[in-house]
Amino acid sequence: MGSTLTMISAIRLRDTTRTIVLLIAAFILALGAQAALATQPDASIPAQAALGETGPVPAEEAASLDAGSGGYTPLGPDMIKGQPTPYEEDALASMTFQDQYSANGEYALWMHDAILMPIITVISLFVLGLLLWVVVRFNKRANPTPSKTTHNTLIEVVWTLVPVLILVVIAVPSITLLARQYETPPEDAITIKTIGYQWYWGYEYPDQGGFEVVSNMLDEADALDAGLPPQLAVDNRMVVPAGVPLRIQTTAADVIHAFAVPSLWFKMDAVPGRINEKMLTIDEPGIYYGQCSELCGARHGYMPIAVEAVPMEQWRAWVIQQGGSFESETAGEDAESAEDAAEAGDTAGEAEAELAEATASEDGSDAAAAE
Ligand SMILES: [Cu+2]
Repeated sequence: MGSTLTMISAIRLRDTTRTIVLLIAAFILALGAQAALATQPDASIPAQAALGETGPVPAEEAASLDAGSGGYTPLGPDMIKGQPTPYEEDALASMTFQDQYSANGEYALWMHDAILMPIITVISLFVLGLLLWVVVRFNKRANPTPSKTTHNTLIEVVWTLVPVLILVVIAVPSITLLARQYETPPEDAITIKTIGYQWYWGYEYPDQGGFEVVSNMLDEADALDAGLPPQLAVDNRMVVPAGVPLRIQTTAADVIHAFAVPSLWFKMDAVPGRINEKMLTIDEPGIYYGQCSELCGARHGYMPIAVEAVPMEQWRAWVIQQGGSFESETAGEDAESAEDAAEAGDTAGEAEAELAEATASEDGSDAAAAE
């Protein structure tokens, strides 16, 4: 009896040891996978590189700059980069993400394509395989006397631990992406305040004199005439510079709207009486379409968003054309230089005062000596 107990506890001990070894091995594997993830291509690098790639575009646009006429020409339909694909055109593309034109978008798409989809596929196939195996191998005919096994420590530990480790592996890029999306814009980011109205958008440029561009959907005939996609094309686009950080603020005048542009990986609620803010850097010049993504009333489906990213000089020309100015920027610089001057003045004044004091004390000592 005693020897049987010893045997059982010996078996348990062996199982426990094996389990612990397995746990450690699995953990090391998971850590290895995380290290590999951590060194995945930094999405901000392609963004930087993409900036350099805009070479051929500015050349063309430089010509229009030389041609005068304000130096800004709206981008044509050939520059549409972010828009949904019709099912008839490309069934696969119509079901997946749009191409991404921001660092966050590239990272998110990479996470979806390289991490989530493979893991989901493997798990689904594995579970399907197990189900089929059980159905075929352990049905009543194939397996008339079923096993009476109720517990298996090892397998229970494994099927608890493996999913945990899978989730840990997914958590690393997931939390990274989350953190990136909440990054605060730098101080010199260009602010654009997008305002949702029933049922159109307004784009305000507070740092360039505070002018507002009102953006309404083009009707189908006008859009098709211009070679633009109906239900997405607008009369006035939100024009922004490409390649520099933008501080996008959203708010609304009446009900809740949402400013969403899928190809820029950007979606933020526009809430009345409240300002939401998020950074956006668009990799390259182009037209990127989006839509209001919060049910906001009868014409919710007819308030598209058209973002037009252009090189910086073009954007500055556009701002001037819209009646905006860059005075606040220069005013800031003037104020700074004035402060500098004042500081310099203070130092000079202090020096003079010191000198006067010194002379005074010298005079005093002279006087004392004379006495
Ligand atoms: Cu809306």
